Amino acid sequence: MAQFLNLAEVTAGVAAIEISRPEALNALNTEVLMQLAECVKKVRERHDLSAVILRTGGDKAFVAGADIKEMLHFTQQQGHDFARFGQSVFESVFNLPQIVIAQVQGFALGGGLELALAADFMIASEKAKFGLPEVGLGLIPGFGGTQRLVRRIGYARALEWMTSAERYPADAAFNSGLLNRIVAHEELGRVAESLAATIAAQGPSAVRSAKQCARAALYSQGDFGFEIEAQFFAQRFGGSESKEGLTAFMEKRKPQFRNSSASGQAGQ
Ligand code: DAK
Repeated sequence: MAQFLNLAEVTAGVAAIEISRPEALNALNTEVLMQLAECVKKVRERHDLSAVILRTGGDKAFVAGADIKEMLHFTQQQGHDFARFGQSVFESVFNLPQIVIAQVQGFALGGGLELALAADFMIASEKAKFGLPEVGLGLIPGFGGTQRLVRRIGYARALEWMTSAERYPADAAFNSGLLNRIVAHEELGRVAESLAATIAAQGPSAVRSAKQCARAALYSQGDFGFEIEAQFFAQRFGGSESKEGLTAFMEKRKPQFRNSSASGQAGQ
């Protein structure tokens, strides 16, 4: 069986989920999704990780979508199974406790854009291109993209993307609020790793808490998110991580979250 997924160690607190099927522009077939599910399971258990880069093989495409050749022969039952399984895999990426950074070097189309949307941030090459071409195939996005794109760039723009099947260059995607950064193509990997390392140098448990609070802003109603924030803030004072951070400030030194006993809290 071909190996499409790899979990690479990058630096302390940072790993990379690598999808490599460049001959098909990293298109997502059932096998890739199954291996991605396994890889994500391993990452979830990695309490030492604060940030995860999601990157793919080849220069042309991040991911060119769900595998059209595979879908061509689906029966209704297979379509249903693929949809339910795919949705659960994307949810598992979206629900990772670490900060997930999608590193987009080229086409991020259809299911490929949906995968990048399941990450927390996107950093893109100036050569990247984005779009949801599904309606041109008589389909709609089915890996959560209709919901996540609306939340990311707003209703009107997202619906235009979904219904026009147009491809958008990186600067248009940036101006829509989809991307955190556009960088020179050859700088992409370095910038993604550097941002991930910066995040990993912060209090590991604080980083995870911040992600959960930000998610509450997107998915909870009324004042609930403020309550969540207060609870997570209070929790900060129950362990050694904030002690190390605050003491380091007073002692005019850099905090040592990963080499001190404080790093043991990362999974909390
Ligand atoms: N699937 C399978 N193979 C693909 C592919 C894809 N999505 N995209 C490209 N490839 C393959 C090509 O067939 C070609 O293979 P060979 O012919 O060499 O064997 C190889 O990758 C190189 O592609 P091209 O020769 O086409 O390369 P170009 O540079 O000329 O063009 C392109 C690059 C990205 C513009 C073009 O390949 C393209 O338009 N690709 C298709 C993009 C697309 O339409 N993507 C959306 C797929 S639909 C759902 C969940 C999810 C979805 C739907 C429902 N449920 C849970 C209900 C999602 C659907 C989709 O993503």
